[in-house]
Amino acid sequence: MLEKAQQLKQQFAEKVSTATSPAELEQLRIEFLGKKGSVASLMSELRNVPNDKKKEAGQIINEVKQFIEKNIAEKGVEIAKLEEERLINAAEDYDVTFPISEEKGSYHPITLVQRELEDIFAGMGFSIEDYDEIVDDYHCFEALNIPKHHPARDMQDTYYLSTNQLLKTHTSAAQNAILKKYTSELEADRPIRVIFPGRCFRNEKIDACHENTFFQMEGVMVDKDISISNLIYFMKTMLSEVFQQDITVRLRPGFFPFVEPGFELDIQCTICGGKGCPSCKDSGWLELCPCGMIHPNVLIAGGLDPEQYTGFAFGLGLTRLAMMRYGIKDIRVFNSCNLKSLSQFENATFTQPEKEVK
Ligand code: FA5
Repeated sequence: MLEKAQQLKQQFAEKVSTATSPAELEQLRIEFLGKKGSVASLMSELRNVPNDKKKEAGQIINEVKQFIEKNIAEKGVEIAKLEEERLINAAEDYDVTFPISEEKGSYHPITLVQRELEDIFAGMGFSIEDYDEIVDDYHCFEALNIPKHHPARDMQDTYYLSTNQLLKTHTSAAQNAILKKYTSELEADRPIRVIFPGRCFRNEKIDACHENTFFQMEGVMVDKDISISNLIYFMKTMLSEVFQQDITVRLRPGFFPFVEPGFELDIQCTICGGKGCPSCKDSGWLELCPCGMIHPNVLIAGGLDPEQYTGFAFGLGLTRLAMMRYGIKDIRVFNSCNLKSLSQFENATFTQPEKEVK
């Protein structure tokens, strides 16, 4: 047994010294330590060893096994280090005479639409705010009149962190902080007018118009005597400026616990012209911008007196707006990193679809 063990050790040492890649190392591990490997077969020979020698033979095999395990681990580290050095050297090994590409980068279509909207709203006196992507339950739900166990939470399942925080499901998660931050505007007899774009995350079944990571742009306006008419005026202005021509929209009742009354503002699908296609789930319409009058409980949570102030809020689906603006048929293009698709929109203008759309 001792002799066989020594031979095995010798055999392994020779092979491992010539291994140069993780794949070769894995092959060696299977050959020597696998279920049907050399160590296992040596182990099976233990039953032929006399009882009084079994313990000693077992120890010898274990030592060989440990030797092989240790050497495989050390060789793995060595190979990884060599590979790292090779990559560094390859990176330094460039040709200074190589012609430089004249190709320019481009902005992501979401960035383009976001900037366009920021300009439009800035022109109407709105400030622009940025907000965290990781938030707590209070800001994402409770401050928005969505207590624990409220069914409205089912629509917004998200990714929870071990810190009790979560990835925000909607830009409304910033409403509470924005209302508190801008209280001084009301004290100075000026309205609160703020937009806050941001990335949102949901545990979503992905299709041509649903992503798990998408962008929204929230807006709030609060003052004395703000009404639904103000809300409709701002929505209309925004859409006509983005599309630079008439587009068909519809306003219908919608339920969100943080607004009362609440509405869904849908846009007729610009991909199919309202006929129905995968981009609009065959309905001809795309939910674009839910909105409504801010619920008194939300104003109270933001430190405002609902007897004195009223306001509207909207949560524009920025990613979907970019789809409609640029005629992008599938929402998955945005996160695809496919530069060929993403880099073609910088100078694009909006065109109504042809009559026949496949
Ligand atoms: C909300 O997120 C509300 N916070 C909006 C709101 C704000 C209502 C203020 C009232 C007042 P909703 O879940 O419907 O609502 O999402 C708003 C918009 O985000 C949708 O109309 C859609 O355009 C976009 N959206 C929602 N989920 C996705 C998704 N999975 N992929 C792409 N866009 C999405």
